Formats: sequence, C-alpha cells, structure tokens
Amino acid sequence: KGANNESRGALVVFEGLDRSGKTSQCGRLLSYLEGLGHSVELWRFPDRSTSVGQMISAYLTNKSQLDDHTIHLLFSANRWDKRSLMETKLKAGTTLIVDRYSYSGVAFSSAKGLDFEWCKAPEIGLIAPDLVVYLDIPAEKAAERGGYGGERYEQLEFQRKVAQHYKLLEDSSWEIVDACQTLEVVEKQVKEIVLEHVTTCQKGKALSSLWS
Ligand code: 2DT
Repeated sequence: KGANNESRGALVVFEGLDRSGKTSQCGRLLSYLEGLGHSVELWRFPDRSTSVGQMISAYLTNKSQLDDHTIHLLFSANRWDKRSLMETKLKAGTTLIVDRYSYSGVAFSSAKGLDFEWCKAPEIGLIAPDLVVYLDIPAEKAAERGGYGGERYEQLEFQRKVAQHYKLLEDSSWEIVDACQTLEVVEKQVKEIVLEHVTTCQKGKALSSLWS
C-alpha cells in the first residue's frame, strides 16, 4: 500500500439556500451512516462555539456591524480554525458531514458585490470536499416553506443572488439534488450518492486542497 492508499473518512459537504433542507438531510444521513457502523460526525459552519464563531453569530443576529470584507475573512478563519482537526479525523477514518463550507462563504459574500476571486482566495489550502451535495431549490420555493428567522441574509431577493453565485462554483465534486422533492425522496438519493463516496475513500483516495 502506498502512502496515498490509506483508508480514510470522506468529507461530505452540504450546500444550498436557506430552507433547502440541509440540516434535516445532514441529520438523517448521520443516523443512516451510524446505523451502517461507520465512524461519522456532523459538523457545521459557521461553528458558532469558537471565539471567531461568536463574532460571526453576533453579526448574523444584527447585534454587531462589520465591513463586508471583515466578516468574509472571519467566516474563512472559522474554517481554518478547524482545518487540522478535520484532517486528523478524516485520516483516522471518520467521515465528516459538513453543513455549509467554503461555497457558502464565496456565494454569500460575492452576492453582496465583493469580487468573486477575492472571495475564493482565503479558502485556498483548506481541505477539498470529496463530495458536495447541492440541494437545489428556487429561492421562491424555499421562501414559501417559511421559517426564515430574523437573521441577516434571510431575504428572498438576496437568496436569489446567492443562488446565482452558487452556480458559478459548481465543479466535478458536486452532485445536484432536486430539493423540491419530498424529504424522503431527497434522503434516498442523498444516501446512495454519499455511500458511493464513503466507499471510495475507504479504499484509499488522497486528500486534496481547495481551490486547484
Ligand atoms: P446557518 O443558518 O446555516 O447557520 O448559516 N454564511 C455561512 C456565510 O455568509 N459565509 C460562510 O462562510 C458560511 C459558512 C450563510 C448562517 C448564515 O451564514 C452564511 C447563512
């Protein structure tokens, strides 16, 4: 076995607009993989538990105001804070299901008008996901589901722009799932896609980095 042939966990990222069903699907997938006997953890970004995460949370709940560039870099720093732990877990064989990642970072900030390439730059060198599950839903449909909280960004017009910027980030690691389907149908499709990638990583697949 070569160095790049070690069994490891998979990095599975969920992306999509607010109310696209990410959190529900992540929870169901976690139970499913645990049930199959896999070592698996559910993570989310922003991770509001860290000190950087608390600054982000204050911003999202409108308790603080920050320059658009500053908050962008804080979201990125929040991921860098977790990079080495992420690598350790993956190499130890744990699959990580991650609710939002760098794609949210770029889509939301560039939707505000920040330069697209500038937004990508601080993400370079983070671990590249083995799979990005994009839960695809029109902003209007997501808004109809209700439950937009009062947080910054939870507005129809802005979500429309975010969707346009997400589209620019699609690459070969992406699987687009129609999130207008019932929770159960989406769940079934997600399980099949993810299992395939978990198996590939178990057989040995080198880790790679964003954005190359
Ligand atoms: P949740 O509602 O999922 O907690 O997300 N966001 C998220 C960014 O603007 N940049 C990022 O890098 C990330 C991870 C998306 C909170 C909001 O934060 C946005 C919604």
